[in-house]
Amino acid sequence: MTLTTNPKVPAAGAKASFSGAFPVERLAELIPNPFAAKWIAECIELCKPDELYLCNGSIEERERLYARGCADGTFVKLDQKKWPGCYYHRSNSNDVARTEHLTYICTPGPDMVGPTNNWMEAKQGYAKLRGLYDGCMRGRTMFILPFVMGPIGSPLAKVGVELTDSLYVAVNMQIMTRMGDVAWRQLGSDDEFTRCLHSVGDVNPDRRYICHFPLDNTIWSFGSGYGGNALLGKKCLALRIASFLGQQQGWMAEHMLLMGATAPDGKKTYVAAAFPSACGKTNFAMLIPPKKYTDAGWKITTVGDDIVWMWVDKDSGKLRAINPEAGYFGVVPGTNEKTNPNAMVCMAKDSIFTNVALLPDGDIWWEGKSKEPPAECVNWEGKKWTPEIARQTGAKAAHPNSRFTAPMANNPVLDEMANDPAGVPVAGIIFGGRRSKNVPLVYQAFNWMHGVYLGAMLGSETTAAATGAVGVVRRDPMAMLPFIGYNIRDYFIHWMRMRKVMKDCPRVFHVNWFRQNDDGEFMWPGFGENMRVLKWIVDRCHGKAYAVESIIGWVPLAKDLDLDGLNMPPEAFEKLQSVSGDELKSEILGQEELFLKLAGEMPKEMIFQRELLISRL
Ligand code: SAT
Ligand code: MN
Repeated sequence: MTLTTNPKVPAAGAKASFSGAFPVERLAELIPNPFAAKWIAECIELCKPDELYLCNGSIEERERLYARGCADGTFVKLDQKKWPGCYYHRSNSNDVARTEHLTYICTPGPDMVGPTNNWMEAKQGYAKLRGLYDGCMRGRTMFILPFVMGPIGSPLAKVGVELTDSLYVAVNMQIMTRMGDVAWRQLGSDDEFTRCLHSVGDVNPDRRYICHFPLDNTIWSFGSGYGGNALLGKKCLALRIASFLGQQQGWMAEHMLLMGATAPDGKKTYVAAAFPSACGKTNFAMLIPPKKYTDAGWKITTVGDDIVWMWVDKDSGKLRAINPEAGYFGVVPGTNEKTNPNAMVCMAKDSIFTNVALLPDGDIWWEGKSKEPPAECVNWEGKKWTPEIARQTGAKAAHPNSRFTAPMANNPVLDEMANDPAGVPVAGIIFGGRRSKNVPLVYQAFNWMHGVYLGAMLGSETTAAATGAVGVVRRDPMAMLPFIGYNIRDYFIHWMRMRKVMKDCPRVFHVNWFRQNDDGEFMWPGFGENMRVLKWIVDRCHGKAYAVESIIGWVPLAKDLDLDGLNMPPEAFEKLQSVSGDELKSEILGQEELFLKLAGEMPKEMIFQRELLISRL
């Protein structure tokens, strides 16, 4: 199937694009788009940087910036024999994760943002942040980062320009996006780009605001240098702004991984999957099948590990998807040769490590990297750390949310279509959470609408990685709760309406790798063995595997899922799959919490789905 690539992208010109510092007088000459030049000039006047630095995303430029960053303390060059092209960064200790309570959607009225977002009146938002930005870049450099989210030439690819006073953000954005000339070429003389203004300010949580102005295609972020708060192409543009645009324009921006499963007969099936954090999304996206599957010819390839943009192809009426990102910003602790060997290869070169522990010889370490901790290191807070200190104080070597930033080109199982502007066809959508009770290993929704209900009710248990009580089920619809850039009611309706424009829609599934027995032991081995579940899902997408109808959906029996070589008797599997009346009642009561939270905003179709479930019960 062919899809016209974006006609707005002319071929590269002969002139190499500029990279480096330049005087403000050259702004109009160096910024090829007049709207961008005008907006940048306004931001310069507001932020008053000492220096301007235009980025083109080249390798030479990255090296120059790393050298600058090593000189000013932003980066430490790691042992280049062990970690070629890799650098280390330690953040401010109060700035280690996304700050949802300081994240706002700014619109004229509160109804547009609904009950799940923080709202700020747009004019007030601009006024408040203008006060903070005023002169905030004195003595600093403003980096100008033109970038594209999505494969170049894709009908959904979007241009953004980020202005930031953080060198760390500049190099991270080089890895995470397609940066430079390509953005100016795609933009042409249009006004259609996301205006992303960012300053770390004084990294003070009392003056930290992550503000989105969806009606103006604008993001203003102040006071944080952390990934999701500062790499504005990621959660801010590719999810919050994009979900808003998608709702207006009839496409979807989702917090999902995207993977290909190639069967022994060579047929490839793509599935997208949404999991709340701490459910092993990156591991699943890079899954290594058990030996018997690889021997038989199965292969798993990654298109993306965090975000997908999906649209309905006009010719086929089917859903297609791209990964808008060009890199991975993954959690480091717990990653090792066993849990995710492909991620280890991804981060082995040309990567940035943030908030792991630094060894005296330029090596790094994190909890879960190896059984044997180093005798001594400097931890993510810049303090001396030894196993003994850890025993006495509980101090971690690496922050639980420490991260690697790696180019996706490093991925040994990168899907061959990952850079294809036409995207990949989506045959299945998987929702999953971490649930110790009540929820079986896998089941399939009866239809799209039921699938939307399963996604809307998605819940996951809190882990020790987050603050607050452990083991509490948090509802996180479609794993999008902090990322829906508008009213969740309209978001659910948008999901339901997508059905009307698809001739053939993806099958929808729910998985749970984390169910426990009465002794608190995991009932499913997880990791590579999840391939067995994925095979059933792939076969179901093609109408091949068997399932029986149950109250909750279509479920496989022990004979329908490959348990061969697992040491799991059929009775154990049936137990893993069974949901008693009491368990289901407790689950339905748990869902009630979300209905109450969204009281008045739950579309009636969701209420009907709930009623249907209760009546089946
Ligand atoms: O919010 S980040 O994008 O920094 C990390 C994540 O939650 O995926
Ligand atoms: Mn994410």
